[in-house]
Order: sequence, then structure tokens, then C-alpha cells
Amino acid sequence: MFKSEYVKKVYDNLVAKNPNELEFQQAALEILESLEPLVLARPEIQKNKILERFVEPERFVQFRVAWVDDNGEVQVNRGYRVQYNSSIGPYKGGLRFHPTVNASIIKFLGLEQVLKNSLTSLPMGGGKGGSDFDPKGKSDREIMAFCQAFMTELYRHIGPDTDVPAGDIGVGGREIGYLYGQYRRIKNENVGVLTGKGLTYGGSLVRTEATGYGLCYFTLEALKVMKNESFKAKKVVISGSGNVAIYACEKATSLGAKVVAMSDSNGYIYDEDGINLAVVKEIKEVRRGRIKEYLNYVTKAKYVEGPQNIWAIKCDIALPCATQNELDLEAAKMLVKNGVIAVCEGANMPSTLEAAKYFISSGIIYGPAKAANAGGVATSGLEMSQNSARLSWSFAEVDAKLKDIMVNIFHNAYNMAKKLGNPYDLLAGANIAGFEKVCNAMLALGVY
Ligand code: NDP
Ligand code: 2IT
Repeated sequence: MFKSEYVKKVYDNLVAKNPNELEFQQAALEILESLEPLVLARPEIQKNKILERFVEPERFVQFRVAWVDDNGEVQVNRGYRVQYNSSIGPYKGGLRFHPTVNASIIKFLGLEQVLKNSLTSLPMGGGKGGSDFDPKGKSDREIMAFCQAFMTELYRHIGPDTDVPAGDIGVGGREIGYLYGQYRRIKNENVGVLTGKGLTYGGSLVRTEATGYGLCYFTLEALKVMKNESFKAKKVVISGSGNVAIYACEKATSLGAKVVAMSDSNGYIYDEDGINLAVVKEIKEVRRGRIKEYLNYVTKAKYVEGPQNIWAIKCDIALPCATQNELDLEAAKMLVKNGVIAVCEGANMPSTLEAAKYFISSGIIYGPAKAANAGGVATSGLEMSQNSARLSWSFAEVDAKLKDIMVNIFHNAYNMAKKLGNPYDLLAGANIAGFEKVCNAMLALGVY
């Protein structure tokens, strides 16, 4: 699998040092494999042990989060923050609250984030955090109690020029509000220490929509350049029904596509007339319910148990926007067999490595997560700029900047892929384009 003994050694050592951390190992393998041509061409990488330093987080914090539930019982969760790489700017990346969160998940997300943030061209290093806390079924007061307890430890590790967290799975506007409220209470400071803030207290227009919109801007540019195509009259399948999925659906629809399916962790809905997004927003954003309830509003839609089955639906464009490893080789083969022309990733690492390689070898557009979903963190970067300047830009201004950034990311990855000899390998293109800047910064900063 590796052509370079050096890269193999770095990977083997990572596996030995992080046993049982399968997601972390998977993300590292995917990245290291594609960096080989660069490593072979630039001996200073090995000489300065850049890869060994690149895969080892600068700092990894794990902490206890104790809080009181509505029955007056004490609950204990585990909190994390990985500060992965700060060579090009302050650590930046989301917080995930989900029962599956562990060290492996946090490190895989952190490593991906380093390259993603580099691709945005904004000065942001990479970080990630979260907790195994499960927000499902919790009262609003319990969410607040948890967020306050979480920030009571996290605040000492972050800062507007040090580390700037944001949302991810299970962390949206409500949670960011409670987290920021507690930070302000402790520090007596109004600063851009979190992004995804509400518009009344320092947030940026477009941040809520940014990941989903950005995913569609990236996909549109790829369709145009690589296939002379667009979203017009295309049948689209989107997994998930959270923040990323909802705004991907909104933008794809406004660009002329028909989104026929969306899902949650229980199953998927199919609506051949096109998903009624107002209904999904009502269920998911307002009532925090299950996607199955769509049938209460649109009676002729169908509901199928099991989210994985969504990839059996015949479509032109697939946008996985739920979670890691939700799309395996079998699903990839089904999509290609059914004539898909583009699979672009809104979630982080939604395709298994085998599925990603299958897409690349099939001559379809495969938009890897760290390029295709970078619109969220890019707009977080724009929120940081507005906070520092004490300004707020208009929706149109932020949206135009987001569009520019996504178009640029596509071209950087595509040009690099062409240079490497396979224009469809946007994965290698994105990994190398993202890594080059981090590597050059690390070389310039000296050994640390
Ligand atoms: P949300 O919490 O808003 O939504 C998550 C969605 O994914 C829900 O529909 C959820 O269903 C579904 N989901 C979660 N776990 C699973 C699972 N094991 N199987 C099937 N479905 C699942 O999160 P986001 O929309 O913010 O995040 C979605 C993805 O996008 C994540 O991979 C995240 O890392 C990535 N991302 C997010 C960004 C952002 O700005 N928010 C930026 C870039 C990437 P259920 O309700 O049943 O749990
Ligand atoms: O995975 C991601 O890029 C995010 N969850 C967004 C991070 C951010 O800092 O906006």
C-alpha cells in the first residue's frame, strides 16, 4: 500500500501508538497515502520529520464534565479538545456532542480539520472537541447545565487568538449560545472565542447556511468544469437532516435540482415530488423530532427504516451529510451502477476509504469532505474577521466570499489532481494542496 518506507513507518508508528482508534487510523491512512508523491519529491519533509510532527497533535485535553439532570441526579460525561496544529493560525474547529464521541473520533476530525482549514486559504490552524454527552431527549435546562459545565473547564484552553471552537453534530445555535454565555460569565469578555454565534451577539450572517451552501457551490463548480453540467433537473439524494443536510437541500433546490430523499439515524424519507424543506425544518429545527414525522405532513411520501438503504435510490447527485463511514463500498457500487455523476461530501469522512477509491476509479466527480464541506469553517473564519473588526457584513457580502472560497478550493484540488496525473483524484489533490501550506509553515517556524 505504501511506496515510501518513510511514510509506512510513520503510519505503522501511529497505529502502534493509537491502538483501537480505527477512525483516526483510517483518516491518517487516507492522508498519508496521498502525500507520498510530495514526500518523495521533497526530501526536507523526511529530514525535518514533518510527517511525524504533522500526525501528532500539539495538545490533547480530556476532562470530566459533571452536571445535574432534571431529576436532581449528578451525571458525568467526558469532554475533549484536541489542538492539532497551529502553524498557520489559531486552532479552529467544531465541538461534537454525540454518545459515540471518543479519542479516536476527536483525533480523526482534528487531523482532517488541519488540512481543511488550510484549503480555505484563511489563517486558521486545526482543532476539534466534544463530548460523549447525548443531547437527544434532554430538556433545555439540561442542555444549558451541560454546556455550562463543559465550558467551565474548556474556557482555560481557548481564546480568540488561541483556539476558537464552533458547532458540529449535536452542537448548533442553542448550544453555542449557552457555551458563550458561560465563557463571558467566567472571563468578563466579549470576544470572538466561538463561531456560529447568534446574530444578536456577534454571529455572522450565512454561518448557519454555510456548510450546506458551500457544499453546493463546490459541487456546482465541479459539475461545470468536469462534466459541463449543473444542478438543473438533477435528482439529488441527501443523507442526514441536520444543519448541513438542510442547507444543502435548500441550495440544491434553488439551483434547480429535485431533492428526493433525506434521512436521520433511524431511516430515510422518499418524496418523489421533491422534499418540502419547510416541513423538514419544522420537524428538525423547531420540534427536534424524527424524520419519520414527515409522513404526518406529506402523506404520500415513503419512510424506510435503516439510513443505509438511502444509497439504493437512483439519483444523479449524492450528498452524504450525516456522519463518518455512512457510505461503504457496497453503497458506492450501487450509486455508480445507478448512474450517479457526482458524490460530494458534506459530512466528515462519510465514505469508507474503499468507497472513496471506488468513486475515484469510476470517473465520477468525487468531492472529498475536507474540500467540499470547508464552507462552514471558512465562514467561521469570516465571523472571526468581523468580530476582530467589530463589524457585521451583509448576507450578500458573506455569501459572495463563501462562493469565491469554494470555487477556489475546487480549482486548487483539481489543478493539483491534474498535476498528479488523475483529474478525478480530488482526494489526493485536496490532501496535497492543503498539506503544502501547513508543511511550508512548519518548516519556516523551526522545530516545535
Ligand atoms: P447535526 O447534529 O445538525 O445533524 C446530524 C445529522 O446526521 C442528523 O440528521 C443525525 O440524525 C444524522 N446522524 C448522526 N449520526 C448518524 C448515524 N450514526 N447514522 C445516520 N445518521 C446520523 O450535525 P451537522 O449537520 O452539523 O453535521 C453533519 C455532518 O457534517 C457531520 O459529519 C459533521 O462533522 C459535518 N460537518 C458539519 C459542519 C457544520 O458547520 N455544522 C461543517 C463541516 C462538516 P439523528 O438526529 O438521528 O442523530
Ligand atoms: O467540520 C467542520 O468543519 C465543522 N464542524 C465546522 C468548524 C468551524 O469551526 O466552523
